[in-house]
Amino acid sequence: MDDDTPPAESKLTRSKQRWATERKFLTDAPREPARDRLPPGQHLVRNWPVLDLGRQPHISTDRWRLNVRGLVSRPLTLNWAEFQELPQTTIRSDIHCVTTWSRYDNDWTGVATRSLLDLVEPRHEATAVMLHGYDGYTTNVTLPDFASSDAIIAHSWQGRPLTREHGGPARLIIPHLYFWKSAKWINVIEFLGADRPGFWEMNGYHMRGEPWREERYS
Ligand SMILES: Nc1nc2c(c(=O)[nH]1)N[C@H]1C(S)=C(S)[C@@H](COP(=O)(O)O)O[C@H]1N2
Ligand SMILES: [Mo]
Repeated sequence: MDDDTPPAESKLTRSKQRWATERKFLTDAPREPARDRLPPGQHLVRNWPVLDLGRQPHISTDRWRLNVRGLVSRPLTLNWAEFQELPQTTIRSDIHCVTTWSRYDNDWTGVATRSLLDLVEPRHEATAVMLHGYDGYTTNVTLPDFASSDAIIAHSWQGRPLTREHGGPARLIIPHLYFWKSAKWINVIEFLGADRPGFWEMNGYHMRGEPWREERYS
């Protein structure tokens, strides 16, 4: 439209002008979170449910070890003090559990998986990672998913030490995958030449588990 005639006065434009003066449709309700923050099929919770196989191992920080092995140039075992000496970072992320609950704004403090990768130097053949918990749980991720910039081996949540029920002393957090990939009571990180199923992946759950694609089941 490149002429200068003003838009025709119509019933609709008059209504819309009135709505503006009345501020129609505005509410005092708090702003909704962005619609696309919640993946399909999920609902928001404010508590933090506990889910595991029913065995919650007691691992003191004295006994805790993180063993990193498999297809890496420099395998290593860290004790608690050595783990604390690695660069520490805090990352805020959302939890999406395959049982349909999601929890926003969790502040995780610990060691970024990328810092660990710098130390151990995965070999060229490494394409996948198996995570082993002290409870015998296993779960698999691809190396790119493990190396995601917001993935962290966390020892604290909201500034306080992780409780045992949530995987303390330390657990993995991979925010962009369903929460079953975030191994609690992390003990062994094993680099593999091919992706292999862990516990839930052998029991009908998806090899990758990406919430936005609803990769729930295999
Ligand atoms: N070691 C270990 N890690 C685990 C599990 C487990 O049974 N053992 N359960 C997984 C599942 S199915 C979920 S949903 C989350 C639950 O973590 P939360 O109890 O802190 O909410 O941990 C995951 N990590
Ligand atoms: Mo889960």
